Amino acid sequence: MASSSFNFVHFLIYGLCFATLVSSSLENELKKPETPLGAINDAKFSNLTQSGKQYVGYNLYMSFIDFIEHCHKLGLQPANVLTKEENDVLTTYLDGNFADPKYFWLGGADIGREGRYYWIASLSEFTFTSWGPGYPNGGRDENCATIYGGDGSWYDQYCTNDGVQPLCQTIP
Ligand SMILES: [Ca+2]
Repeated sequence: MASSSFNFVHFLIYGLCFATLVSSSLENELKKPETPLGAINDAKFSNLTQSGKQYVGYNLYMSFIDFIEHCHKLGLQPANVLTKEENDVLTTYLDGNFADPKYFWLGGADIGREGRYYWIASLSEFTFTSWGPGYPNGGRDENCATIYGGDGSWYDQYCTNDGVQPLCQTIP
């Protein structure tokens, strides 16, 4: 009797240890990789736009959803571009501070509303646009907007593409 309750206690202890190990390794697996702090500290901001905001891009590469969270976690917003003046400030900034191929996420998508792009930060539809000739052209496959920093033109892209750089803005 004593021996079987001893075994039961051992069984409980081993069981608890195993459960702890499994849950902590699951937790590690679910944790997102930390954004390198240096990349944030080294971030340069654009000039102020007339509406009083600044853009900030990062030399990081990620999917659209990770980009939205990246800005959100930093207390910033995913970038929106509401006027030609803003697109010009942004293009000058991206062209002058980043190396090719400088494709950046804009905080806009037509997910769930094919053909009707809206800004994540304001939930308002695109009014000003700077689409490259013939774009957007990806239909229901490409639903997230990017800007090419070389000339300020926009392209639709697969939202899951993890090779695009994040572009945030200060909250005006
Ligand atoms: Ca689309």
